[in-house]
Amino acid sequence: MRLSHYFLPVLKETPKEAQIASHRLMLRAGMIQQSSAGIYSWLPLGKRVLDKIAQIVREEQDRAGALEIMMPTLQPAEIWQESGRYDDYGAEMLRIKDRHDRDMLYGPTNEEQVTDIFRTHVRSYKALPLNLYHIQWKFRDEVRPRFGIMRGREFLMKDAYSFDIDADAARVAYNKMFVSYLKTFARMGLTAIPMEADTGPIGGDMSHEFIILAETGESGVYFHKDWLNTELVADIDYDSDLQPFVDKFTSIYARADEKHDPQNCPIADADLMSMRGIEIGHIFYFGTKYSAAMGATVSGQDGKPVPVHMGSYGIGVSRLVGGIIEASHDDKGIIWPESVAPFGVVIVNLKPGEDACDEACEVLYQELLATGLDPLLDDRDERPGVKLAAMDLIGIPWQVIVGPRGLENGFVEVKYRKTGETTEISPQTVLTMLQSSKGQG
Ligand code: 5CA
Repeated sequence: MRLSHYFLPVLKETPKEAQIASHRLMLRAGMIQQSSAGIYSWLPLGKRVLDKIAQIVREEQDRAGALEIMMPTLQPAEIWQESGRYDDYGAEMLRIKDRHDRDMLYGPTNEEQVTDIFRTHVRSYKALPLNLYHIQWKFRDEVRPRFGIMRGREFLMKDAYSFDIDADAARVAYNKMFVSYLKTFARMGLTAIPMEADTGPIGGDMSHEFIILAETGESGVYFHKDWLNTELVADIDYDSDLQPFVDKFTSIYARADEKHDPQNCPIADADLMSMRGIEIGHIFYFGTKYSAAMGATVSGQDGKPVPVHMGSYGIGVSRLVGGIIEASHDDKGIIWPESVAPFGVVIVNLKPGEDACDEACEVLYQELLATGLDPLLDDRDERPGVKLAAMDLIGIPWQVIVGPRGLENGFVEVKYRKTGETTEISPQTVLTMLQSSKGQG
């Protein structure tokens, strides 16, 4: 991508409405623009990151055996009346009437919709287990939308729904999602701690929130200090028994504040950490709550109808954009982990219009394009200081800085955004250097 043909409306001033780093940086880096309270447009740079995050989520859901579908944003009120949640959900639900005066709503979540799909098509236990997910916009008319996309009213969620014949089988489905969440977040450079949590309006008796640590987080969290050096990634065989793996993680104390009782905390004060965190995912097992209310039954092995056991599994896809920034930025701007960076590398032409610079940049650009490193070429006619500051702000992992003086001496400068470390190398060796350090960040 050539920056001269791109739309990157970076802001010089720090927007005063933004209270936390991620909100400030997303506005300054031209990633989002507020449309109304808690509702945002995603501009090209933001959209790229959102898509990268969604893609990692998708790959890990697929790997864990979930099947992607797409349910609508607007749902009929009837199915929510069947489950009993239409009235319970209260003012958070955006209710709409269509031209025929039918009651509709903008979905805050999709348990009812997916249960309706299931009961229409599935009749036998033989079709189980089944896990269906989608990545779709949700609307919750939050009392206090804040922190930009972090607590929005419209937000992008991955929500998966599992269907099983009994509680034991549902536990297997729950474990798959539990483990896949650890992997998903680790791929984004995040350490997410699963914590026992309340189930709120989703209901159920088993639930974990996945929380990343950040001073600006809305949740208070308590956990054993061992969490700080627990390695989360592993190769997972989803067909194997995942219970030992889940037990290993759930055996280390971690609770969201509503579940932490200081009087009865099983670990010593010296081992207890109390911090703030951001909830980026939440998984629930709620048994037959929706299937019984909505008649989602299958015939079991003995031919008798049984309501299916269900769980639901959410990831805040748009919230993750902010969460990753909270976890990875400095006073100059964002520092994207490579896996979600909007571009892999930016080539900064310090003197556009000068033949040697233009030519060297063009050769590098074509070379990096061809190898799939997803380069951005800053070919704008701007002062070097302005360009370099903007590139630090938008946080692309690598910068290749091309200027006339360097070229005269046969080199360009390669800067690693995370450490600020720079190396002077010949333009011909840039590709090899970037390829050999891929995965470093
Ligand atoms: N149906 C279940 C699981 S699919 C559900 O809705 N769970 S949830 O309410 O916990 O939401 C799932 C995730 O969406 C949360 O963990 C959080 O990361 C994200 N989320 C929830 N509310 C918002 C919001 N207002 N703005 C941005 N992200 C949100």
